[in-house]
Amino acid sequence: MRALIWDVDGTVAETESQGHRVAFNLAFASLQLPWRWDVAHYGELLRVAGGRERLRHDLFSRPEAPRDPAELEALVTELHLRKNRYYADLVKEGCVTPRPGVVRLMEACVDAGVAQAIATTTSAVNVDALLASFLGEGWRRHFAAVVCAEDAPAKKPDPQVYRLALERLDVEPGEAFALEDSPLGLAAARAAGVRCGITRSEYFRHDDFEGAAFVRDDLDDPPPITLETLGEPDVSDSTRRT
Ligand code: XBP
Ligand code: MG
Repeated sequence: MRALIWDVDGTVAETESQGHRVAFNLAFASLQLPWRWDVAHYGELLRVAGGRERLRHDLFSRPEAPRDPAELEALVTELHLRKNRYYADLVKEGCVTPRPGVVRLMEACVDAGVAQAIATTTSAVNVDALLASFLGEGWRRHFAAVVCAEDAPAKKPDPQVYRLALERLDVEPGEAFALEDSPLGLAAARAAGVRCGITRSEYFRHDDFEGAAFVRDDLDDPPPITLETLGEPDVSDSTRRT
């Protein structure tokens, strides 16, 4: 394995439950809007990848939301901007923490000279806020490629974000391994021909991850996921848990 490709939301940290959902609700409140997304509703909304797309999808079904398409789009833009600011604040306050084993595996890649990339449908500002919070301001030097929503507008399960990451890493799909937490992420990685391991996040505990190289609750689950196990062709047999 020459490159490890990381999803961000749900994989690197429980960003949806600790950050994005809370921040969306703060954004609604800041504009005196009556909407709040509870845990169950947000779980359903996560079937729509991308914060802007998720907002648009939800507001379509709200009778109080603007009917005029331009007005609706302006509201989505304003809410998304505010949500991202609240998200950055929550991260700075230490509300969003790395999942077990994430920093360990990132450091192992740096030590072993394995290239790393980010492949995410989230906005670049959110990635920067999160990774800087636990790897420091110079976090980018540890990643050969960082592909975010702005670079890959076709959101997961579309493989665009993975194809771009592979291109920037200059590796073949078979030389990379992806880490994801969701069915949409797994589908995107597999459609790009990249093997993918799943660390289920809170919202995807009961989903089906057919086609994953392994499925587990986190990277530190015994036996811990290491660079050696990711390089093994039979990683699924040695670590698979259901
Ligand atoms: C994550 C997402 C993101 C976040 C919010 O999907 O769908 O949209 O919920 O981020 P994945 P933005 O982990 O599969 O990349 O509001 O910046 O879109
Ligand atoms: Mg994810």
